[in-house]
Amino acid sequence: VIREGRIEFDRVTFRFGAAEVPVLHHISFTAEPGKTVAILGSTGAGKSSLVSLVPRLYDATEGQVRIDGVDVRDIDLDHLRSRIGLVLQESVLFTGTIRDNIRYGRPDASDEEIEQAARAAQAHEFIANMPEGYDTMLGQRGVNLSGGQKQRIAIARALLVRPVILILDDSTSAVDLGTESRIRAALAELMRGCTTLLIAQRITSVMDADHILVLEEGKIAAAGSHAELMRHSDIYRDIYRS
Ligand code: DUT
Repeated sequence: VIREGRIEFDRVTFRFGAAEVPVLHHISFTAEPGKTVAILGSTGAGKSSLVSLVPRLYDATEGQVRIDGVDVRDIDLDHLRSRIGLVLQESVLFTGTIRDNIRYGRPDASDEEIEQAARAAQAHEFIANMPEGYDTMLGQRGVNLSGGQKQRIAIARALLVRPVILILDDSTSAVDLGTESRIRAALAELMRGCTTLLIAQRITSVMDADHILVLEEGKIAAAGSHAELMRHSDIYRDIYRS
C-alpha cells in the first residue's frame, strides 16, 4: 500500500502503441516523499505522458515506475488511484451535478465537507451563484464551466481526498489576476505534505520546486534545483532568459 508517496522512475521508456519513436526515453528520477518535482518542457516534450504513467493511464513500455518501492503494476488500481490527486489542464469532469463531481473520490463526503473544500478551492462563490448551486448539472445537457472554474472543481475534489501524491498542471487558464492568486494559494495548501509532480511550461512556476527535470523530445536534458541548473545548465539558462 502507498504510505509515504516516494515516486521512482527507473529507466522508463514509453511508446504509444507500435510507434517507432518513443515518447519517453530512459527516464530515471526520484521524487522524495513530500517534495515537489517540476517537469519543464515545450509542448510535445512528453510531460503529460510522463505523469500519466503514475496513475497508470498508460503503462511504461520498458523500465519501472515504483511508488514506495513497489512497481505500480503490482498495486491495486483502485488503491493507486485513490491515493493520487489529479489537477490537470483538461480537468476530467463528468455528466452529473457539481456536488457529485467534487465528491468523486470520496462518495461518503458530507455536504459540509464538500462546501468546505469548494471554499478552500475558491470555487464556492461561483457555484453558489448558479441557479441550482451544488445541484447544477455539468456536462452535455448541463452548464459549461470555464477552464478556470473546471480547475477549481478539480482542486476541491483533490482537497477532499487529501491524496499522498499530487499531479498538477500549473498552467492556470484564463482567469483574472485576483482569482489566479487565490488559486495559487489553494494549490499551495493542496501541495502541503504531498509528493507533487508539477507540469510546467513557465520557469516562474518551477523555481521553488525541490527538483526540476527539463524534458526535451522525451529525454531528460537537464536536472537539478533552480540554483544548480542556473550554475551548470546552458539549456536551463536559455529557457530562463527567454
Ligand atoms: N502523443 C501521442 N498520442 C497521444 C498523446 C501524445 O502520440 O495520445 C505524442 C505527441 C507528442 C508526444 O506524444 O509527440 C508527447 O506528448 P505529451 O502530451 O506527453 O507532451 P507534453 O509535453 O505534455 O505537451 P503539452 O505541453 O502540449 O501538453
